[in-house]
Amino acid sequence: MALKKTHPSALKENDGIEQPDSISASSVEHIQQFRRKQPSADELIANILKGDKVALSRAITLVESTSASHLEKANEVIKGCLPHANNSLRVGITGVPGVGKSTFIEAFGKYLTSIGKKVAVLAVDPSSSISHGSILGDKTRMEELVRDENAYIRPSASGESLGGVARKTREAIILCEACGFDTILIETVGVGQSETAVHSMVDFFLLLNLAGAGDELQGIKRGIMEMADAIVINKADGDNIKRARLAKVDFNRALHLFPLKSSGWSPKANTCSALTNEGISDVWDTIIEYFTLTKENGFFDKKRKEQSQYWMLETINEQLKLNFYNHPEIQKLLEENKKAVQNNEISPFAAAQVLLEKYFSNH
Ligand SMILES: Nc1nc2c(ncn2[C@@H]2O[C@H](COP(=O)(O)OP(=O)(O)OP(=O)(O)O)[C@@H](O)[C@H]2O)c(=O)[nH]1
Ligand SMILES: [Mg+2]
Repeated sequence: MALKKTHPSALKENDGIEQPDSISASSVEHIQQFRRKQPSADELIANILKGDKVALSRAITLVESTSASHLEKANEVIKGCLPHANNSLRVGITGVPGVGKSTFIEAFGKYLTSIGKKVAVLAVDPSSSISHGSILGDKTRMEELVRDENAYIRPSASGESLGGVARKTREAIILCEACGFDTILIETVGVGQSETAVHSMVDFFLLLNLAGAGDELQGIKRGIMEMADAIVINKADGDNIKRARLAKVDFNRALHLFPLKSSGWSPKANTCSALTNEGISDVWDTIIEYFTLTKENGFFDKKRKEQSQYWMLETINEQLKLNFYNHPEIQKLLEENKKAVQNNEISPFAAAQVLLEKYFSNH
């Protein structure tokens, strides 16, 4: 008998074989219907609040989706989760490729769950939309943390623009917090704009570094150092310990040259090894010290409020841009004007004006 191809589900293997009487066809159908059915926003919210990681993943997928119907549902889920969010410490972790961010997060995350924390790991990775490389890398490097019941790891959203990816991560933070995660670690690669985006969504910003051969301070952009609340020199193990300690002194000296932060906090440099776990718990102690200070002096809550406002404005900017550039008429006119500008037939400013006027006349 030929197999009927009516069931695309990979779970349905025995098509063509008579079902035993003990299995009711209607209940099979019912179960299949249930599996196919997407949970409603209310179901998702209820399950997220119960700490269900499957519901959390589904909601993050919704948030990451670009379809308009998903956007509406995603907004509903976020709205339902928002009152239950905010109760966490958000830590950004950056550093150049290869510094050991993923290995550090594995070690740090395991330490945190060992002291009773619930840890969610998110990533803002502007390169992931092209390579997807770091996703695979992280899954293998965070092998143990992936299996930890009190940890949740979500690879970076692949996306059109950094702004889009950052917004999705920001919303994922809310969902993770509502799901009961009290420590959110956000990894980003230290090569460009993504640190600024991550800095604006975390409470504490950690820069991982390496001890170089005398050129410790080279290659790190001043702006990133200025954003850091702590610098940790990783790979302080084996032959590298001495150099790492020297680098720590250098970095501490460099940090003192920066103006005092409005948080009242003086950033510090330390060493650690993500391989041997040496210095890992000290990083957490530093974060707690920061938390205690800034909670007391009001900076912590002030910063969060400012960040929320910032994200509102960023989202508006992002949506306006998307709406403008995705407009079919504008797209056509844009191409025409690009050529006209190239051929010196119209000035860039006049061309921009033509496009904006066209756009606004449609609204
Ligand atoms: N000796 C030593 N090696 C380390 C340590 N931490 C990480 N490594 C090694 O450094 C390499 C890079 O580590 P990753 O954790 O992948 O670095 P990453 O910063 O996440 O890299 P990207 O995701 O590519 O940006 C791996 O081979 C790690 O085993 C450490 O503390 N000591
Ligand atoms: Mg990594």
